Amino acid sequence: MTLELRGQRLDLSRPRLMGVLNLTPDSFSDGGRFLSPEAALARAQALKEEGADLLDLGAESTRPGAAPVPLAEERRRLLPALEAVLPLGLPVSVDTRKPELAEEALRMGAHLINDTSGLADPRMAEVAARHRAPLVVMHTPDPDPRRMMDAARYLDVVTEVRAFLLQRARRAERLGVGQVVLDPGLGFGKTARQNLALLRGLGALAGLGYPLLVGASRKRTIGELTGVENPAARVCGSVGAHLAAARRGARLLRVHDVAAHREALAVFWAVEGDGPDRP
Ligand code: HH2
Repeated sequence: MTLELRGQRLDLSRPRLMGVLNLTPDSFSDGGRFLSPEAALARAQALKEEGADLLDLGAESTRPGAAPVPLAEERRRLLPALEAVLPLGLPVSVDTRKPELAEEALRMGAHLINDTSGLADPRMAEVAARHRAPLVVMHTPDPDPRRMMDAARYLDVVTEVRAFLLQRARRAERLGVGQVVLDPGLGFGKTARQNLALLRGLGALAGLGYPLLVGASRKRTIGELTGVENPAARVCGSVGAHLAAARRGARLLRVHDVAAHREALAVFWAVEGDGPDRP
């Protein structure tokens, strides 16, 4: 399986690392650290050196309870940083729920749109289609982070998330998107128990045939399982979750701690992988 990133190709025959770059003052684990374009570039360079295969730039926190950021503010945070990091040559994903901003980012040369609203606005698919960019369709039971935890009610979370993703992926394709990436949206309107059920059941999502992205990095469920309260210190727990995801077919892992994941994946893949590059 290959991800076609507007001229760049990413081979997904093995798991790849998407390095998180948050341009927000209030992200739950690293808010306020990379606000200036200079700080963003330095962080992007570090993520590249650690072995990131692509970057994910986000300028609006989606942690449970977060208030929406107006378009002008999100644009002010995102676009200068995007301009600064594009020359590094790594594919850049833009994490936004606003089609207007996705349009501008793609015009500047971004490679992928990461829409955590679950394609709440079909214009997002039209924008991705127009620019021949792949689109991440992520599950959330409510696109508003202030309400999403109230919607954490499922009879069978794996079946419901699978049906949602398939329906939204088909909608994106009908609107012209060439390649859709699916994501179960860990933590988006899901309790720890539901997140774990989804991780266990990832095979059912991988079986849909779309590339599968998983983001468990530093999330609350990792803290609950490990007892590590400081999100930035949840590295080992995050690695554990992502190896379990990779084993079930996830091929893009959205992570803050790239170096740790790179090392863990090297060993994991030497044992579990079946490609020609196996040692
Ligand atoms: N999780 C977060 C943000 N964007 N995108 C995808 N596709 N999948 C995810 O699981 C996902 C995501 C939340 O993490 P983070 O960016 O660290 O925090 P915040 O939303 O507070 O900025």
